[in-house]
Amino acid sequence: MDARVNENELIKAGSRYLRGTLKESIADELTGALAPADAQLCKFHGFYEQDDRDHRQDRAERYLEPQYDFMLRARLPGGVCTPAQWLAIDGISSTLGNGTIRLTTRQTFQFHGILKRNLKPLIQGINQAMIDSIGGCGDVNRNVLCNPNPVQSALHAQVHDWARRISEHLLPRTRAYHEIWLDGEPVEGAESEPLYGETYLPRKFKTAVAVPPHNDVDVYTNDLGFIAIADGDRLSGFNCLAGGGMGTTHGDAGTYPRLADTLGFVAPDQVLAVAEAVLTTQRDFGNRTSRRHARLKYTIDRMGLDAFKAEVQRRAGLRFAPARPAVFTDQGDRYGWVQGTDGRKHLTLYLENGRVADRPGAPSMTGLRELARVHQGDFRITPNQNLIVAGVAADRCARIESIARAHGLLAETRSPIRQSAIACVAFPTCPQAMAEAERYFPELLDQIERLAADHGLGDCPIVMRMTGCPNGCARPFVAEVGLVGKGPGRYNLLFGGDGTGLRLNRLYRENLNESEILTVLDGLFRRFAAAREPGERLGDFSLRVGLVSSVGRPSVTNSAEVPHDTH
Ligand code: SRM
Ligand code: SF4
Repeated sequence: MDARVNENELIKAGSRYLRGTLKESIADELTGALAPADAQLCKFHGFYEQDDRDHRQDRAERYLEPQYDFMLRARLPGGVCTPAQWLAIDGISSTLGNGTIRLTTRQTFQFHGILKRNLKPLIQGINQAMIDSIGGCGDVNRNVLCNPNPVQSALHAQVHDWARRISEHLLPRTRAYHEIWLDGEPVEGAESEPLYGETYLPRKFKTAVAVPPHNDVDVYTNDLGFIAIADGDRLSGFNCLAGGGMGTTHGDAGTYPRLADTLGFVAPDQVLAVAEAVLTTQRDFGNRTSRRHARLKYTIDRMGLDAFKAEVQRRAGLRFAPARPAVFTDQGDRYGWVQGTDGRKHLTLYLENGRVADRPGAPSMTGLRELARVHQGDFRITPNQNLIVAGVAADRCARIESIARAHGLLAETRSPIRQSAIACVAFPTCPQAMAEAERYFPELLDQIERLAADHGLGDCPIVMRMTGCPNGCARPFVAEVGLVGKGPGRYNLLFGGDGTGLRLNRLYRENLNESEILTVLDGLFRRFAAAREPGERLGDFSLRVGLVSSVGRPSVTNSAEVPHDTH
């Protein structure tokens, strides 16, 4: 192994396919934490070690160990689960988690506040419900996103099936998860990871499948993307994309958000070969020295797109056909009812920043429990932290809607700005948070909504996203207005997303506090209300009037054209 590789590479290499000393760490009752190497390995099993940041300082002053607990993220391709599974998730959260469920921007759920001794029963509990957490996190392919709204029923079913198959195909093969958590028999003889090898990938790897015209999965922000191309209700194939990613580091110009490049079109039966080829090219060419520069986006920029594409074609044993036309009209979720071509109805609910909890005026935990008791279709978590009650027969719609309304789960009472706003978790659980997000954004939105209403923009859809740091977990760099945490109470403000997730925004001002943010937005809304062209979006306006410098050539066009530079 190259002597310059980073610490995580050594941990993976010495882990015996992700076993490490996890069993011993879990059994150690002297600490609420894991051994440091296991705190890295556990991510591949779907969970993270955390500590309560609200109490970190106080405990340090009292010479106490940080208040360690764990966050577990499930693998749920395309975000689909049954009502019975939801009831199991709900019960597990109440008994072994912190009594809330967090829907994520990658169509799955997380439990927070799990004590070390509860990890094993919790993992066993979700597995009994036929859900696992393998590859929920770690340097492997993560949860595969897929447009969750089955309005184009037959097409959607085919596309969703491919998302599930990609997820299965790219799963790690180690038996460590079964051995450690499910008391599976230890492996006899040699074990191998045919796709990943013993050091897995240099970094996390994310895949999404989009069904135009809706870009709810923000497909261009993924390492690997597939855009479904349909002929009526029949799936013809996919435009393949590679090299998207959001994460940056403040002050490190060598890190940047990037939209994926288009590789070309393939038939459905070539999808798994392409997925595997992109993944293994990143495995073999990715940077294993610096984790900060290890994502596929940097690998492609280092290799050059042509060389990368040639390598993928060689490994997949195919040639990409020219990408087919695909037009996206929006990002984010469509709320309320839609009817599928098969006559079934689907209701998208509103969950503020994805937090399912019983709060005054919004008892979403109870509401979803009641829905799960009566619903006969399935639930679909969206890539924007919401949930769809899918496959409702016409004669059951009224009952479903009345439960949703009674528990504050309908979007109808919220402004368009709030409906499309998303915030990452940040404090108190996220170790990387520099500023608040989930706990603070709703409050800031109250004030932003007032400003918008004052300028007659109350009904104007504007995509606003907030994160507590520049890792970009709520994909703020493709929002029309992005707020990215810089320090306590301080945010960078970015403008210029196009409302369809096809253009990166740009930094407007750095390190603003609340009143500075509101002053800037007040001025922007005033100008926008006065000089807006018919149908113009705020993100387009902020570019047109030069608030942010030109983004140059759009990195992605709403057509089959091969995109260019993105940063
Ligand atoms: Fe994320 C790390 C939460 C989607 C980019 N992300 C984290 C950690 C695990 C913090 C950590 O390193 O220990 C956060 C846990 C907070 C907590 O307490 O729950 C965290 N990320 C989340 C979630 C829960 C945000 C949410 O509010 O929904 C999302 C879970 C997704 C899932 O179900 O798998 C989440 N993270 C994303 C996305 C959006 C996406 O994938 O569509 C991104 C940007 C896309 C990308 O990956 O480039 C994202 N998260 C990151 C990064 C930066 C990666 C990079 O390339 O620099 C980190 C830090 C890291 O990996 O070192 C990170
Ligand atoms: Fe944590 Fe930063 Fe991700 Fe927010 S964006 S959840 S603060 S890592």
